[in-house]
This record gives sequence, C-alpha cells and structure tokens, in this order.
Amino acid sequence: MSQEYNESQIQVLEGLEAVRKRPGMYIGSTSEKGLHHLVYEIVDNAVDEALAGFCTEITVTILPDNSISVLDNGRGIPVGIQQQKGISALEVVFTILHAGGKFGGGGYKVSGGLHGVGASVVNALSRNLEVQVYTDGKIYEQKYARGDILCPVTEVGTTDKHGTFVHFLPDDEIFEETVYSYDTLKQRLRETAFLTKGLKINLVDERAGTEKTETFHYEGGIREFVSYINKNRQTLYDQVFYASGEKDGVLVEVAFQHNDGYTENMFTFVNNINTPDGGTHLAGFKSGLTKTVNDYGKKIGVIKDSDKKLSGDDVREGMTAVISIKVADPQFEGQTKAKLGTSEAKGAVEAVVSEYLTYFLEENPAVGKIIIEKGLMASRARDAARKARELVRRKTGLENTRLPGKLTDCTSKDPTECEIYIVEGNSAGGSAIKARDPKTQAILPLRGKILNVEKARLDRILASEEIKNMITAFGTGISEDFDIAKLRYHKIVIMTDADVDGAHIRTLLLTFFYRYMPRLIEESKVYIAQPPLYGVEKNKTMHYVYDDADLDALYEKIGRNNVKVQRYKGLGEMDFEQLRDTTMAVEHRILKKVDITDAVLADEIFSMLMGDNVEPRRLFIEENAQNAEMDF
Ligand code: TSJ
Repeated sequence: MSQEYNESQIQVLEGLEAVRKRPGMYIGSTSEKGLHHLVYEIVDNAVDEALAGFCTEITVTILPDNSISVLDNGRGIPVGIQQQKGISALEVVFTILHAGGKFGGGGYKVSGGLHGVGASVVNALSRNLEVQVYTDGKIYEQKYARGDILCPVTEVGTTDKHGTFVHFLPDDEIFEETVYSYDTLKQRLRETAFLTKGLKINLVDERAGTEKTETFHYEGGIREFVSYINKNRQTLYDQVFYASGEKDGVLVEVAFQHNDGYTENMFTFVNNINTPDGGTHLAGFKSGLTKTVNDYGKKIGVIKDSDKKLSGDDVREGMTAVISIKVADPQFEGQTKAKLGTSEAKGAVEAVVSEYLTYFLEENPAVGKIIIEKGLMASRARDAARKARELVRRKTGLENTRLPGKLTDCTSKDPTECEIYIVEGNSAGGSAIKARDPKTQAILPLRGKILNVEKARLDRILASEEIKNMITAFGTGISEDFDIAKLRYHKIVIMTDADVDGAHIRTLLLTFFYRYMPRLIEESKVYIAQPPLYGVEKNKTMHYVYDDADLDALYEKIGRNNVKVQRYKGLGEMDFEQLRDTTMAVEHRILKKVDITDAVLADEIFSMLMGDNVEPRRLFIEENAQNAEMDF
C-alpha cells in the first residue's frame, strides 16, 4: 500500500462483451440488487481514494431519469498514457475488465465491491456513461455507450478543482429493475461512512416528488457505528471501547459496548465488505476479548478459581461490536464467500484487542466491573439453564425429540417437499388442517403471542411451550446446537391475521428466528403467507383481493354494481375452502419470502420494534404506515 502507484501497474485481462453476456457473473444478479451494486462499485473506488488519504467528500446523486452520478474530491483518475496498452489509464479503467492496481499485487486498492471488478463492469452495463477528471487545472472527459468508446479522452475545459465525476444510466436491456431505492443506497452509504472515519458522504435524490439530501459523516467511525446500533437499547455504561492498530499487514479497528439485552450483536467487515459468517477476524476478537476480561477479573480478585472463569458467550452477552479490518488480498471461504479465511487476521485482531482492552479496563475500572458482573450473571443463568435442562431430561428419561402434540404433521418424510404452517390461534389452526395438503403440509397452531426474545435469556426462551413446540417440530435445535441439515420442512410459513396483532405475532416470530436460527432466514426457508384482504363477489364469481390498490384495480375491471364485498379481518372469517384456495394451495397462493440480507438493518428494525423505547417505534410505524406493514 505504501508502494508508489504508476500507470503501468494496471493489468489487462479480458473484454467487456463477457460482462454483457453474463452480467450475473460480475454483479451477482440483474435484479434490484445488481442495479444498486453498480453504485457501490463506483463509490468503492472513490472510498479507496479516501483511504489513500486524498479524498474527503463523496456525493452520490440519483437523477430524475434514475441515472446516478458520483463525484469525489480526490486526485482524479490518472489520464496519462499507460505504457502497456499505449492508451490513457482512464480509458483502461473503463474499458478493460479487471483493470485496477489491485490485481497486480502491491497495488493501491484495499476496498472493493463484492466481486472487485469495478468501473469497466459498470460501463459495460450502462446505456450511457460519462466520466470527467479534474486535475492540474484541466477537465478531461470520455463518453461511452454500453461499454463502447464514443470519443477519445478529451480536454474539455479548465477548473480549479480536483476529483473524479462519473455519471451512468443503467441499461434497461440488462436490468429487470431500473428504479433506484433511496433507502437502500442510504443504508449502504451510511455504513460506508461509519467504516471510513472522517469521510463525508452526501446522498442526493433529484427525482420529482422525492427530492432530498442527506449527509453521512462520522468523525468517530465505528465507535459511532456501535452507538448507532445500540441507540434503541439500554446501554450498561457510557463509553464505547475502541481500538485500532496494525499487525502483519492487517489494519484492525474494533469497537464495542454492552447493553442490557441477552443476545450478542457482532458486525464484521473486511475492506468495508460485510462478512456475515465471520471468520478469522471474528475468532481473533473473541479469543482476545475472553482472555483479557478473564485476566482482568482475576487481577481485581472477582474471578478466583479457574473453574469460575467466564466463557466467551458470557462475556459477549448483550454486547454490540463492530470489527473492521483492512487487508491487501483477503481470502474468503464458504459457499457464499461471506467468511474470512486469511489466517494472519486472527492474530492481528487478537493482539490489538488484548493490548487496548487491558489498558482500557485499567483506565476505566467502573466499566471493567460492570463487564465482569454482566458476565458473571450470564454465567450463572447459563448454569441454571443447564441444570434445569438436565432435570427435565432425567425426569422424562429421554431427550425431547418427540413431536409436539399440537403439531399436525404431514405424511411425507422428504423435507424438501414438506412445509410447516405456523398459524395464529387454535381455531384458524383447525381450518388450516382441513385446508392443507396432508401429504406435504404440516400445521402448528400458536396460542396467542410468543415470548419477546429480545427481553429474555435462552433459559426462559426454552421454557416457553410455543417455542419448544417450534424447535422440536423443526428438528434443528437452537443457537449453537442449530443444525440446518436436520430441518424437517424446507418451507416454514408464518400465517397470521391481516391485522395489527397478526403483524405483531409475525414480528415476534421473525425476531426469534433471526436471533436464534438465523440460518433459516439466510437460507431462505422462511415465508409469510398472504391471506386476502377482501372477497368480492359478482355474478356468483368470487374475486380475492390482497391489498387496497388491487381492490381499486378490480373495480375498474368489473365495476361497482351488484358486488358483495367482504373484508377478512382474520383467518377465522374464511371457511376452509376459501383458506385453501386463497392462501394455502400451492397453485393459487402467494408466499412472501423473508429476505433480510442486511444484518445491520434487520438488527435496527428488530431492536426498535421489540425494545423499550416507545418513540422510535412510533416514528417507524408512522413512517412505514403507508406500506401497511413492514416489508422485510
Ligand atoms: F470507479 C471509477 F473508476 F469510475 C471511479 C474512480 C469513480 C469515482 C467516482 C472516483 C474514482 C477515483 C479514482 N477517485 N480517485 C481515484 N484515484 C485514482 O485513480 C488515482 C489517482 C492518482 C494516483 C496517483 O498515484 O497519482 C493513483 C490513483 C489510483
């Protein structure tokens, strides 16, 4: 990273036709996700310039035609002739796949999008793209259409600014969706700002009717990120622990703070990319933390014999942490490449955490005491839970593997074709049993509301009858014991009434899955049934309508004369044939897949909806009122 960059360092690999032929290979998908990915690819390049110390501000603008512009105040992409190809480095960056110092080793790039392929991919997938470079008093420009060069790099004017400006219109021949979501960009850009201390990122929406501007700028970096994540929670102390350092070429930043909850909330990043499955950096954090806290406990005489030592889980109970590392050539593992494998990362994070935390605890003994006490409480609760479990086990003489009595199971034993409907209320459960396909659809009725898992430890959660029933029906176990290979149904369908209570029960269930069985959501096993809101009868034909907009559309079609309208307030108002035909039969039903890809956003929503603070919850519900319900 300290090496001088020069234009010959840019390596040349393959052409852009490949990108247009198989866009998914380069940006993951051509759905809304891929569309937004284009922005991140461009922004990440500007962030690199900030990390290199030459850029302090980035402005992202959504223009009225859903094109995007990104402007930074860095040095400007080099425009000089690159030796290898004999053309401008700027042109190389935009027209040659994999151009960028990163791939040669010793290059400048540490950040980078999911696939790290950059500007040429965005260019290939844009109907139009133009770039301007402001440097040495001059403005240079080049324009492209679907990746083809329209003109050579040209000097078009003078300026006293420095920086890079890129403006692109995603190609509607490539993308299924071409409308940008302000909130999606906002979420990601805010995260980038937290992870890049001091960098100011502006987001501007210039589309008619939704004009707005927001700025994300955090001098505290990930320390402010932790405060932000904890904002809907009761924290146990005011300070946020923060450490940063470098070891074996790994830049490490760590921040944490405890809250009064019982779950741990770890967010890990490598080169600003989220690693939801953790990896070596997380492992290093955990071991450094556990060891240092125990050493401190011994030193102040609270932890005396070594069998009283706190486990890692005890120390992390109620902890919110952000771990961010930067490393030149990260190795990712696992099916989804969401887990860091780089071995030096473990030692580096461990060393930085141990050193700074030892010092922090010495300096802040009051905080040290709170952390130890929280850990000791967690440890006692865990012991009590284990004893209670063993007692239950001895009494019944067997592990609790018997299926719950309330479950009406399906006859098929092939999990890939089996579904379980979790149904609100016993009476709706009764109609669901009649409405189901007995071969593949199992029914588990829930009595009333389930426990709010944000407010209870695992021992209490496991004491809840409704939750026990779910766990045994699923067959997977829970928390550390969770094993998705044992899942007995490959679709878990939440079916609740289309009212406020139903929405609440759904949120409680999703929170439980998210906190204790996150793999279910990551592997797309959880669905929400969509019962109709209205039944509209005309000329003996029944039309089912799923939202208010559809109702208007239906009236347009069939008129309003001689119609009989029924509004279904609950599942119980439908007879079983109606429930079958509208909500359960595979041929007719609409299932909504629960897809919470953004862990920070999911945490924010759940902690707010389930937390103590009424005001943020009220605001959220108000803001999302027109969506009628939350859309995950
Ligand atoms: F993605 C992109 F390439 F299109 C893009 C790059 C988009 C945006 C908005 C900004 C950038 C970008 C690149 N900003 N700043 C830079 N910097 C360089 O490319 C650069 C400049 C000077 C030197 C040097 O060694 O003198 C080295 C580099 C990499």
